[in-house]
Amino acid sequence: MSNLAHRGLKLLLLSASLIISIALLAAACGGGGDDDGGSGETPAADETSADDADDAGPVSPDISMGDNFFELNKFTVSPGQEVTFNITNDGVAIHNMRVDGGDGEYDTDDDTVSDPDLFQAEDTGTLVWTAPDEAGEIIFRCDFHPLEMVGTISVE
Ligand SMILES: [Cu+2]
Repeated sequence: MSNLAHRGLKLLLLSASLIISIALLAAACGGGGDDDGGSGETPAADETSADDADDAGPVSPDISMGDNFFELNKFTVSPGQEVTFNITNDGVAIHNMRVDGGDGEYDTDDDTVSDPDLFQAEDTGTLVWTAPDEAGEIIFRCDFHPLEMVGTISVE
């Protein structure tokens, strides 16, 4: 009888410790869950601000001009992004860079032209341009070699 009681007590203790273990585990998980919930909001906020920074952050790609080509003639930018092209004439001929404003035509009021608008050999300069808010493709060229020196800026 006492043996049975002892066994019963042992079982009770085992059950009790098991329940405590489960309770502790649940508490730990609950804590973790709370942490996830808290940090779940924080990364979301971080991502948003990171995306904003990507969208709004100015970029300044280098453009090397040769005879007669743009060393790099494909760029991808974000809508509304401020872009400063750092331009170098690594050729011998004169060059420049003209970005179409989006009407698909050159020599119109919406164009942006490099400063200076004529690069002698080894000249450096810039072209400061803001991408349109709508996605699309913007074309650019050298005014002195309009058929050979062309490029595309993808706004996406
Ligand atoms: Cu040119």
